[in-house]
Amino acid sequence: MFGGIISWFTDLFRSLGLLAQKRAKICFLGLDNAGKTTLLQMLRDGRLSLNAPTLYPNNEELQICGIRFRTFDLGGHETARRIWKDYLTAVDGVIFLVDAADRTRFEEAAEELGRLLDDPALAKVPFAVLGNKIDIPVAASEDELRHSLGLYTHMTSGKYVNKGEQAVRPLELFMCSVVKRMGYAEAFDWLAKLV
Ligand SMILES: Nc1nc2c(ncn2[C@@H]2O[C@H](COP(=O)(O)OP(=O)(O)OP(=O)(O)O)[C@@H](O)[C@H]2O)c(=O)[nH]1
Ligand SMILES: [Mg+2]
Repeated sequence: MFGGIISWFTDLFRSLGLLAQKRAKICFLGLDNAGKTTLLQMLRDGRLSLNAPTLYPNNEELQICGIRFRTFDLGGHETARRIWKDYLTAVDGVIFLVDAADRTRFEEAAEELGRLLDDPALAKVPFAVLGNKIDIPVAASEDELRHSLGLYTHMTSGKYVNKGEQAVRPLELFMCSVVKRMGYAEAFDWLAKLV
Protein backbone atom coordinates (compact mmCIF):
# COMPACT_ATOMS: atom_id res chain seq x y z
CA MET A 1 0.00 0.00 0.00
CA PHE A 2 2.78 2.46 0.95
CA GLY A 3 4.75 1.25 -2.06
CA GLY A 4 1.80 2.24 -4.25
CA ILE A 5 1.56 5.75 -2.76
CA ILE A 6 5.30 6.30 -3.03
CA SER A 7 5.41 5.20 -6.64
CA TRP A 8 2.40 7.44 -7.40
CA PHE A 9 4.27 10.45 -5.99
CA THR A 10 7.46 9.44 -7.72
CA ASP A 11 5.63 9.26 -11.05
CA LEU A 12 3.98 12.62 -10.40
CA PHE A 13 7.26 14.37 -9.52
CA ARG A 14 8.96 12.79 -12.47
CA SER A 15 6.23 13.95 -14.83
CA LEU A 16 6.59 17.46 -13.41
CA GLY A 17 10.29 17.31 -14.16
CA LEU A 18 11.18 17.44 -10.46
CA LEU A 19 12.95 14.12 -10.48
CA ALA A 20 15.59 12.86 -12.86
CA GLN A 21 14.27 10.63 -15.58
CA LYS A 22 14.36 6.95 -14.84
CA ARG A 23 16.66 4.85 -16.98
CA ALA A 24 16.48 1.15 -17.55
CA LYS A 25 18.33 -1.48 -19.51
CA ILE A 26 16.16 -4.10 -21.19
CA CYS A 27 16.97 -7.02 -23.46
CA PHE A 28 14.79 -8.35 -26.27
CA LEU A 29 15.23 -12.11 -26.30
CA GLY A 30 13.49 -15.05 -27.95
CA LEU A 31 14.02 -17.51 -30.78
CA ASP A 32 14.91 -16.30 -34.25
CA ASN A 33 11.89 -15.13 -36.25
CA ALA A 34 9.87 -14.24 -33.11
CA GLY A 35 9.62 -10.56 -34.10
CA LYS A 36 12.15 -8.85 -31.79
CA THR A 37 13.65 -6.51 -34.37
CA THR A 38 10.23 -5.76 -35.88
CA LEU A 39 8.99 -4.73 -32.43
CA LEU A 40 12.05 -2.62 -31.69
CA GLN A 41 11.74 -0.77 -34.98
CA MET A 42 8.02 -0.29 -34.46
CA LEU A 43 8.77 1.29 -31.07
CA ARG A 44 11.49 3.44 -32.56
CA ASP A 45 9.97 4.54 -35.87
CA GLY A 46 6.28 3.84 -35.38
CA ARG A 47 6.12 1.78 -38.55
CA LEU A 48 6.69 -1.71 -39.84
CA SER A 49 9.99 -2.58 -41.40
CA LEU A 50 11.46 -5.59 -43.10
CA ASN A 51 14.51 -6.92 -41.35
CA ALA A 52 17.08 -9.53 -42.10
CA PRO A 53 17.75 -11.95 -39.21
CA THR A 54 19.82 -10.17 -36.58
CA LEU A 55 23.44 -11.28 -36.66
CA TYR A 56 24.96 -8.74 -34.30
CA PRO A 57 23.41 -7.14 -31.23
CA ASN A 58 21.89 -3.69 -31.74
CA ASN A 59 21.23 -1.20 -29.06
CA GLU A 60 19.00 1.84 -29.08
CA GLU A 61 17.88 4.35 -26.54
CA LEU A 62 14.11 4.73 -26.56
CA GLN A 63 11.71 6.82 -24.55
CA ILE A 64 8.76 4.64 -23.51
CA CYS A 65 6.26 5.35 -20.71
CA GLY A 66 8.45 8.20 -19.41
CA ILE A 67 11.50 5.98 -19.05
CA ARG A 68 14.71 6.05 -21.05
CA PHE A 69 15.06 2.45 -22.04
CA ARG A 70 18.40 1.26 -23.36
CA THR A 71 17.25 -1.67 -25.45
CA PHE A 72 19.40 -4.52 -26.65
CA ASP A 73 18.08 -6.55 -29.58
CA LEU A 74 19.98 -9.81 -29.67
CA GLY A 75 19.69 -12.34 -32.46
CA GLY A 76 17.69 -15.45 -31.65
CA HIS A 77 19.32 -18.07 -33.87
CA GLU A 78 21.26 -20.76 -32.13
CA THR A 79 24.76 -19.27 -32.33
CA ALA A 80 23.50 -15.82 -31.35
CA ARG A 81 21.91 -17.26 -28.20
CA ARG A 82 25.36 -18.09 -26.87
CA ILE A 83 26.14 -14.43 -26.27
CA TRP A 84 22.83 -13.57 -24.55
CA LYS A 85 24.44 -13.98 -21.17
CA ASP A 86 27.09 -11.35 -21.95
CA TYR A 87 24.35 -8.76 -22.22
CA LEU A 88 22.35 -9.74 -19.20
CA THR A 89 24.50 -8.17 -16.50
CA ALA A 90 22.68 -5.36 -14.73
CA VAL A 91 19.62 -5.79 -16.92
CA ASP A 92 16.43 -4.27 -15.49
CA GLY A 93 13.94 -6.25 -17.53
CA VAL A 94 13.62 -8.90 -20.21
CA ILE A 95 11.16 -8.85 -23.10
CA PHE A 96 10.93 -12.45 -24.31
CA LEU A 97 9.13 -12.81 -27.63
CA VAL A 98 7.52 -16.00 -28.87
CA ASP A 99 5.92 -16.60 -32.26
CA ALA A 100 2.47 -17.68 -31.05
CA ALA A 101 1.62 -19.06 -34.48
CA ASP A 102 4.54 -21.48 -34.69
CA ARG A 103 3.62 -24.43 -32.48
CA THR A 104 6.52 -26.47 -33.87
CA ARG A 105 8.87 -24.25 -31.86
CA PHE A 106 7.02 -23.85 -28.55
CA GLU A 107 9.14 -26.53 -26.93
CA GLU A 108 12.38 -24.90 -28.03
CA ALA A 109 11.10 -21.50 -26.85
CA ALA A 110 10.09 -23.01 -23.49
CA GLU A 111 13.59 -24.46 -23.07
CA GLU A 112 15.33 -21.17 -23.77
CA LEU A 113 12.96 -19.25 -21.54
CA GLY A 114 13.35 -21.85 -18.78
CA ARG A 115 17.12 -21.51 -18.96
CA LEU A 116 16.86 -17.76 -18.48
CA LEU A 117 14.36 -18.07 -15.65
CA ASP A 118 16.65 -20.50 -13.85
CA ASP A 119 19.65 -18.20 -14.13
CA PRO A 120 20.39 -16.97 -10.58
CA ALA A 121 21.67 -13.67 -11.96
CA LEU A 122 18.17 -12.99 -13.33
CA ALA A 123 16.27 -14.19 -10.28
CA LYS A 124 14.76 -10.77 -9.57
CA VAL A 125 14.52 -9.44 -13.09
CA PRO A 126 10.97 -8.90 -14.41
CA PHE A 127 10.10 -10.84 -17.55
CA ALA A 128 7.40 -9.75 -19.98
CA VAL A 129 6.70 -12.70 -22.26
CA LEU A 130 5.11 -11.56 -25.50
CA GLY A 131 3.03 -14.05 -27.48
CA ASN A 132 3.44 -12.31 -30.83
CA LYS A 133 1.71 -12.68 -34.22
CA ILE A 134 -1.82 -13.15 -32.93
CA ASP A 135 -3.00 -11.61 -36.20
CA ILE A 136 -2.29 -15.02 -37.77
CA PRO A 137 -5.55 -16.98 -37.50
CA VAL A 138 -3.94 -20.21 -36.27
CA ALA A 139 -2.05 -18.48 -33.43
CA ALA A 140 -2.29 -20.09 -30.01
CA SER A 141 -4.57 -18.59 -27.38
CA GLU A 142 -3.12 -17.02 -24.24
CA ASP A 143 -4.01 -20.10 -22.28
CA GLU A 144 -2.47 -22.53 -24.75
CA LEU A 145 0.75 -20.55 -24.88
CA ARG A 146 0.91 -20.28 -21.09
CA HIS A 147 0.69 -24.07 -20.89
CA SER A 148 3.07 -24.75 -23.77
CA LEU A 149 5.73 -22.50 -22.27
CA GLY A 150 5.24 -23.97 -18.81
CA LEU A 151 4.50 -20.54 -17.40
CA TYR A 152 2.05 -21.65 -14.74
CA THR A 153 4.87 -22.56 -12.42
CA HIS A 154 6.61 -19.21 -12.84
CA MET A 155 3.78 -16.70 -13.18
CA THR A 156 3.14 -13.89 -10.78
CA SER A 157 -0.48 -13.19 -10.10
CA GLY A 158 -2.04 -10.18 -11.71
CA LYS A 159 -0.61 -7.92 -14.32
CA TYR A 160 -0.62 -4.81 -12.17
CA VAL A 161 1.92 -5.27 -9.43
CA ASN A 162 4.03 -2.41 -8.12
CA LYS A 163 7.75 -2.42 -7.67
CA GLY A 164 8.78 -3.95 -4.38
CA GLU A 165 5.38 -5.44 -3.63
CA GLN A 166 6.01 -8.86 -5.09
CA ALA A 167 7.76 -11.65 -3.28
CA VAL A 168 8.77 -13.48 -6.43
CA ARG A 169 10.09 -12.41 -9.80
CA PRO A 170 7.37 -10.63 -11.79
CA LEU A 171 6.53 -12.54 -14.94
CA GLU A 172 3.54 -11.98 -17.16
CA LEU A 173 2.34 -13.09 -20.55
CA PHE A 174 0.98 -10.52 -23.01
CA MET A 175 -0.51 -11.59 -26.32
CA CYS A 176 0.30 -9.14 -29.09
CA SER A 177 0.70 -8.44 -32.75
CA VAL A 178 3.46 -6.06 -33.71
CA VAL A 179 2.07 -5.92 -37.24
CA LYS A 180 -1.37 -4.85 -35.99
CA ARG A 181 0.21 -2.63 -33.32
CA MET A 182 -1.68 -4.28 -30.52
CA GLY A 183 -0.90 -5.78 -27.14
CA TYR A 184 2.71 -4.77 -26.60
CA ALA A 185 2.01 -1.34 -25.06
CA GLU A 186 0.46 -3.11 -22.06
CA ALA A 187 3.68 -5.05 -21.59
CA PHE A 188 5.76 -1.87 -21.50
CA ASP A 189 3.32 -0.18 -19.11
CA TRP A 190 3.68 -3.15 -16.82
CA LEU A 191 7.46 -3.24 -17.11
CA ALA A 192 7.80 0.52 -16.64
CA LYS A 193 6.22 0.20 -13.19
CA LEU A 194 8.76 -2.42 -12.17
CA VAL A 195 12.10 -1.06 -13.32
N1 LIG B 1 2.12 -11.94 -39.01
C1 LIG B 1 3.02 -11.32 -38.25
N2 LIG B 1 4.32 -11.36 -38.57
C2 LIG B 1 5.21 -10.74 -37.77
C3 LIG B 1 4.81 -10.03 -36.60
N3 LIG B 1 5.92 -9.52 -36.01
C4 LIG B 1 6.96 -9.90 -36.78
N4 LIG B 1 6.55 -10.63 -37.84
C5 LIG B 1 7.37 -11.20 -38.93
O1 LIG B 1 8.22 -12.20 -38.37
C6 LIG B 1 9.44 -12.27 -39.10
C7 LIG B 1 10.63 -12.20 -38.17
O2 LIG B 1 10.70 -10.93 -37.56
P1 LIG B 1 12.05 -10.36 -36.92
O3 LIG B 1 11.67 -9.12 -36.20
O4 LIG B 1 13.12 -10.25 -37.93
O5 LIG B 1 12.42 -11.53 -35.91
P2 LIG B 1 13.61 -11.57 -34.85
O6 LIG B 1 13.02 -12.07 -33.59
O7 LIG B 1 14.29 -10.25 -34.79
O8 LIG B 1 14.54 -12.70 -35.47
P3 LIG B 1 16.15 -12.85 -35.33
O9 LIG B 1 16.77 -11.53 -35.61
O10 LIG B 1 16.52 -13.89 -36.34
O11 LIG B 1 16.40 -13.31 -33.93
C8 LIG B 1 9.40 -11.11 -40.10
O12 LIG B 1 8.99 -11.63 -41.36
C9 LIG B 1 8.32 -10.18 -39.54
O13 LIG B 1 7.68 -9.42 -40.52
C10 LIG B 1 3.41 -9.99 -36.29
O14 LIG B 1 2.94 -9.40 -35.31
N5 LIG B 1 2.58 -10.67 -37.14
MG1 LIG C 1 16.17 -9.66 -35.22
